Amino acid sequence: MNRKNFISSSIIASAAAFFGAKIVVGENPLESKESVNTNPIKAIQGKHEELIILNPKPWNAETPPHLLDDKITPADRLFVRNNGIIPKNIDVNNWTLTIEGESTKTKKTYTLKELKSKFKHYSYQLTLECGGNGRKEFSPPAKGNQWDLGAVGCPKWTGVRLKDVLNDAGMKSDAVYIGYYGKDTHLTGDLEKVVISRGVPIKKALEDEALIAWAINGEDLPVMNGYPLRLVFGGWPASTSGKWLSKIVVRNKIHDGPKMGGYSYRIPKYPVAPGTKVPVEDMKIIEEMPVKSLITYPKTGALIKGTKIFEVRGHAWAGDLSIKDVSVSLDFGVTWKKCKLSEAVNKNAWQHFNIKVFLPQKGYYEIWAKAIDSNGEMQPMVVPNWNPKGYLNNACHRIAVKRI
Ligand SMILES: Nc1nc2c(c(=O)[nH]1)N[C@H]1C(S)=C(S)[C@@H](COP(=O)(O)O)O[C@H]1N2
Ligand SMILES: [Mo]
Repeated sequence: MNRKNFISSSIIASAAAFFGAKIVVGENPLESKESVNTNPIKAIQGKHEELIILNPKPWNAETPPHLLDDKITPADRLFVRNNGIIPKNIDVNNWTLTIEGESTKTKKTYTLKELKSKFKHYSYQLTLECGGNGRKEFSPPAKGNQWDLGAVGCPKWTGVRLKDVLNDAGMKSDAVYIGYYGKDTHLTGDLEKVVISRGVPIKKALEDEALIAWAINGEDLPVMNGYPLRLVFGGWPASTSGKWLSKIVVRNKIHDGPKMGGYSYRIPKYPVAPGTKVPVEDMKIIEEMPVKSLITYPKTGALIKGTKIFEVRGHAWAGDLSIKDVSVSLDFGVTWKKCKLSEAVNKNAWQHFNIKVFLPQKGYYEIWAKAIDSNGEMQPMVVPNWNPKGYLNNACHRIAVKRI
């Protein structure tokens, strides 16, 4: 039996957890309820049955942290965040991608087949995190899906480089932004109404890792995650990674599609007190996601028995930067221990940390993890920067365990 199996089978009891996943400063997690899927629809086709469904229309589901333990997130465990209705009757043989917009030289349309045959294929592990991941903890609360911790994943994506396609189509020198359009439909049923059309500055669009992808971990994208074609911009709010991709526009100004303006995926330009009504002209677009980490083992609520040494592990990521340090604390942040940390397999991929820890005596412990990015920025211990829509909560992840 290898060490990993030994640890999971004999030290961490698979017995029922003693409480749920949620820990709030000042709250006794022993009294909080287990976070379970209370939705009557038990599972989404093609997705792990333990994904927590936050909304069936549109489909929104997150992954409990312990299901994100793999270094490469399996497709069935990747969260789902839809703003509209997934396209019906997807005809993959006739799927096309059109490049247009005022900063393209000529409008050009590629079939999926052409994209696959004409351009070189690349695979990258890219971290996809919803800008609203962690929204649940904001107070006063923000409207929208109450994401806890699991609107994040890092599978291996395969496709072609966006820059290869844009260069083939031909861009004008005044190009500053790209925007996407997908084939999903608006919740109102109005087929003319665009669900969401966001984008990124041309600099991000032209990076090697900016992909037009058709596969996750070597297989077709799941329908829920954009089959048959999507954009992937690792490290940026996942709302920029357009699904069911049918059109890319190259713009000579900041893209102005639905959900680029107003309060969507935007935060105040200056710090505001919780609950402030911020004038819309004082909002700015979110670009990179901040430094963050997630403990994926053990599962919160684990009962530790017998030998006192066990492994704590998880992942850490930081927008376009890398992680230089992850530490854990077993005593509410009084002392910290440095973890072993892997290098990223490529830019915009999460890194893995692990450490052997030991609980000195019987009782209740919290395990906190804290990452520091390559610029020296650290995760805050408490929910930072309240904002009207509840974006960018990168507070430390805290789990609780008991030594019995
Ligand atoms: N066409 C389209 N693309 C989309 C969305 C959408 O509703 N429609 N949602 C965006 C948002 S807000 C997020 S967080 C990611 C989620 O990607 P996933 O469902 O594959 O996890 O897709 C983005 N791309
Ligand atoms: Mo999102």
